[in-house]
Amino acid sequence: MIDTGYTIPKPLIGEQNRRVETELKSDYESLGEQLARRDILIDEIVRSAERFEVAIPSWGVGTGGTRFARFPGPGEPRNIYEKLVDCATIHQLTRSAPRVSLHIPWDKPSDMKGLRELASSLELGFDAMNSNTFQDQEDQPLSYKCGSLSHVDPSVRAQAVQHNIECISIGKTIGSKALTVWIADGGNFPGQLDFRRSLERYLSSMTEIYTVLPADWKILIEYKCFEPAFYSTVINDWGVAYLVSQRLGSKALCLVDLGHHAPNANIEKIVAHLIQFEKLGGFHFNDSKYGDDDLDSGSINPFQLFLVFQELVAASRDSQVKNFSPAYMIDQSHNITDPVESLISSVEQLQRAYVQALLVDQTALNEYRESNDALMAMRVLKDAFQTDVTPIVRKARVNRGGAHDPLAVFRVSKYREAKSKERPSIPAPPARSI
Ligand code: PSV
Ligand code: MN
Repeated sequence: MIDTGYTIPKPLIGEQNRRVETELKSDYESLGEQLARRDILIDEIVRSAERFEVAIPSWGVGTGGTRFARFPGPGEPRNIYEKLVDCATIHQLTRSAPRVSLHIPWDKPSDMKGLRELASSLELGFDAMNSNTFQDQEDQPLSYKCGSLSHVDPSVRAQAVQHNIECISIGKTIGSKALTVWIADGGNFPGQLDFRRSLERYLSSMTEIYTVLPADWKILIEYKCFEPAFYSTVINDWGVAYLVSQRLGSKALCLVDLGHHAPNANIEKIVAHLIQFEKLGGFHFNDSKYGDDDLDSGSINPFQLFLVFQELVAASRDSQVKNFSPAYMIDQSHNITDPVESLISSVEQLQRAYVQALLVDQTALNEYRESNDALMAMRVLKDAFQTDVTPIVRKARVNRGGAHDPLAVFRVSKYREAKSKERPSIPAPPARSI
């Protein structure tokens, strides 16, 4: 069995929780009274919050970087096995992150059996597989410099198709049920690409992948408005992703990465329409301010996150909504924080937005909508958003055996210090000129 190294002792969590038990009880009771006045049963909200789950991206537990530099932190995971141990730590403290989303070939395991055994000993499962045709790998015969699934050269397309098929076959052995496809294909110059033909080539490549997709799998089409292509991107927005998913069939759905829109785009409306047309497959949660797509969830615009969850909760309560079971994943790059800490905090932000959305009085909201009372409709949303749901999120976590304050316990545990001894740091690459 692969050695996990240091793991946080379970009694430490109980011990830390006991120190704040009285505080939590009193905060919880006081919030319970407030909510009861709004006809909301706090215990029911806690039960829903306990069921909230989000997948951790394997790539998120290592320090990210920008195109200018990467500043690796101490004790970073050096391989997929160590990444799993970090993911398990996030789950142990939050009890809401039981699955890991793998990126191939970054996480291609040399020991598949070992990976499966390690995952099950850590109580982890696997979420969507992510293919990677946006970089060239060592010993790869053909380059993706000018595209992959939409490349003008059929042999490059065939190589990219094969890679996606390999991701499916790895996924099958570890119990994954979805493949997320994001491609960097696009152009930097007007005139460079024939928009219609590029998309047709992409569609025929995706059809080949779709044909071998197992019956109980989904293929998630992730769009992004720009980057690395700066003039045009083949799968640039939800409209194109929607058309592709329509053409492929019912197992093809759209994936909304919150950071993949132009600033100020109304993402919650996109979410609503994808739900409406039964094509919302999942999320990559993160936050962004300008053109970035990698900031911590809820760090910049928690109201937007709440509004997205409000659409999700409203849909889950609407009997007319069909084929609705989006996969929740985080996709962030942690450049200056401890990645485990950022992910712990992001799981909490997501859970918080979800719980706030559960507090929305849907009946009142509908009535105000029907009477065109715009201000009161917004007030219904604000009443929910402005409720401090901390006691609910904490109670749900403690009920599931997690930490009252996961970040505090992570620091007290000195996990990172232990890992920095176990995992001697990978030397930073030399600085390069830009
Ligand atoms: C692209 O920006 C993306 O959002 C895709 O999901 C990739 O798989 C991931 O980031 C890589 O970090
Ligand atoms: Mn993404």
